[in-house]
Amino acid sequence: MLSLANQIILITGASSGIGAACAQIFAPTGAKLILAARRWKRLQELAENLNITADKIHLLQLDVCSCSSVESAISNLPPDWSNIDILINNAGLSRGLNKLHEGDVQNWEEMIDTNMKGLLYVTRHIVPGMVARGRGHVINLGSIAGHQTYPGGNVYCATKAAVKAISEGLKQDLLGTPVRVTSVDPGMVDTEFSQVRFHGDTERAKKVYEGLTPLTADDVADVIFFCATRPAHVNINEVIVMPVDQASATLVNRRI
Ligand code: NDP
Ligand code: 8X3
Repeated sequence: MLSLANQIILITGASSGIGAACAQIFAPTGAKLILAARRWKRLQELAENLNITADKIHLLQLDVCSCSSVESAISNLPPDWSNIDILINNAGLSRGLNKLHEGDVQNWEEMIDTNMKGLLYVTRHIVPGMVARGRGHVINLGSIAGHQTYPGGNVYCATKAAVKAISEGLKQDLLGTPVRVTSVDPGMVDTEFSQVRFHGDTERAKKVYEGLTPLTADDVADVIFFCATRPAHVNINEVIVMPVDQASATLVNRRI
């Protein structure tokens, strides 16, 4: 297993769900964690609960949708934090579950700007350093939604299909370098994801997971940890991870 001691890991969307669970699973390894998200207070609360020393954690208030903010945040990292070894492109969201012809354009833009363009901006600013240093690993959060489209999923599914293509393309473009690329593609995970999708409608969000046992954020972080700790010559290209109660994007087993 690859040692992560003193490796610099940047996690986007670390303020919640899968990103926060990644911070928790990587913290005891001795890695240096850069935790990025828009909600500063949430990042601070997470940092306080990680039980690691201040020299192992750096918080970054960052909106990945802003190319100039991404560029400035990455180029202004303190020198002993700038050589990022592992990038976990996790920041992402869904907005709405409407038919395409009844969809809200602002929702579409938010998903495209975050899940596609945000991931691209962060990747563009970090991977050149990985290539120059001859080491690195990019782990993207895709989704079962990138493999199978479901009713009302239209634009969210398109953004995750784009993540799949971007991961494949990046792997091809990095051939001949030691930099690794992985896409971790979960099915249903019980996080704030559905609350965000339904703009804070908690009751509707709860119904998504009613009568079934979804994945937890820790389950997904565990898979990400596995991918990150394989020997340096091993590249896990893609992992689809589903709850036992889910067979496809639309086929779930509800005990109700
Ligand atoms: P959460 O809503 O719990 O977490 C999403 C994270 O993304 C938050 O930390 C949020 O932080 C961050 N984020 C959103 N927009 C931005 C932005 N513009 N800039 C920076 N950070 C941002 O959801 P999950 O943990 O479930 O989602 C994590 C990833 O996993 C997403 O890419 C999602 O698409 C993917 N996924 C989720 C599944 C699920 O069922 N939950 C299944 C498959 C994939 P903040 O608001 O503070 O900026
Ligand atoms: C999240 C999984 O199926 O709810 O990417 O869209 S799904």
